[in-house]
Amino acid sequence: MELERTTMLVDGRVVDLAAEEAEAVAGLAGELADGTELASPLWMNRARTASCALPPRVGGALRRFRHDAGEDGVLLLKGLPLGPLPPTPGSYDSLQLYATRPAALLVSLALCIGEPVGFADEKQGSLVHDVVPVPGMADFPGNAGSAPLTMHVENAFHPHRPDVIGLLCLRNDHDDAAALRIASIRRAVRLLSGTAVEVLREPRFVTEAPASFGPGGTAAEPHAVLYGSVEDPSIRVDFTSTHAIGDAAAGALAELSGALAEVRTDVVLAPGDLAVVDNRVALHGRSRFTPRHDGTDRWLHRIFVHVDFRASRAWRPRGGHVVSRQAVS
Ligand SMILES: O=C(O)CCC(=O)C(=O)O
Ligand SMILES: [Fe+2]
Repeated sequence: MELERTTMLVDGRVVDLAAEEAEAVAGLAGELADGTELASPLWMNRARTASCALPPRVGGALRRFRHDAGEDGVLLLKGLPLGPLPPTPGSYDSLQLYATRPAALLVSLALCIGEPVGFADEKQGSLVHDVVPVPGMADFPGNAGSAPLTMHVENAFHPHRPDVIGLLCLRNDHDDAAALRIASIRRAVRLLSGTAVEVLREPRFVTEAPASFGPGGTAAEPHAVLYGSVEDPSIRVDFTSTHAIGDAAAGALAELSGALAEVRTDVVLAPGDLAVVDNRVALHGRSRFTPRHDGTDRWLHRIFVHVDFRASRAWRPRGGHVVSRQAVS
């Protein structure tokens, strides 16, 4: 039943690893999991080489996703090998700096699509983030919470927001209640009126940095919510942080929200599932769940990817993988 829903969601874009494929991936991740800093250029080069040796069905699905993310903007890889896991971390700003098996696996998969990036103001610029419920933060409007997380494009405020994000499930919540929510503009745009589309294509919206970036930062410039191709637009909106300027813009944003809600699907991730989401095509969010804070709570690893790494060069000091809040070099 669950698989049926999932298969519908991703428009056939599910790759469920066979035992021998999982074994090959485990071998590759095991070799990379040597505790080196993920951001080390030497380690990253090893991971780039290793990513070329992924089983063809896995590497091929990622490569095809890079070309076209499909109607839903999502690819689901299932049955990825994780190995033994430590307890789920419980602190705010929890992150992965070193090459553990799951972190190494996630980086090598991401490298089939582009280059991983971190943001200087978020989780210390790290490349792999932990998404975990934090005690006392249930209602926090970010991934440390366990209340429903509003639909958003990741880091919508930033000119060099990720092109693609990866969410690798290490553990789901005890009740399997937490669902990743996905809604694509490719599906929603067909439900919008011509007037709404016209308004959404104009710079009548401002987006603040999300709560995870802390206070301060650059002033938000008005921007369009839909941009690029008219027949296949990209989207830039966060229903917590994006505000409309004026009544017409507010009306169009409300219409968009309704259309996205109509096409939204929920995916309950199981351990070893990786959701790859095109951050230009699809919004994501999360349903409510109840954490126990006992070391076995829901735990995702998150990664951000730039498809055109060169495009953000001026924002990345010394050509590294950390994107600043403004152009610096
Ligand atoms: O918890 C989830 O499933 C998604 C969280 C999220 O939006 C994120 O970490 O960017
Ligand atoms: Fe997110």
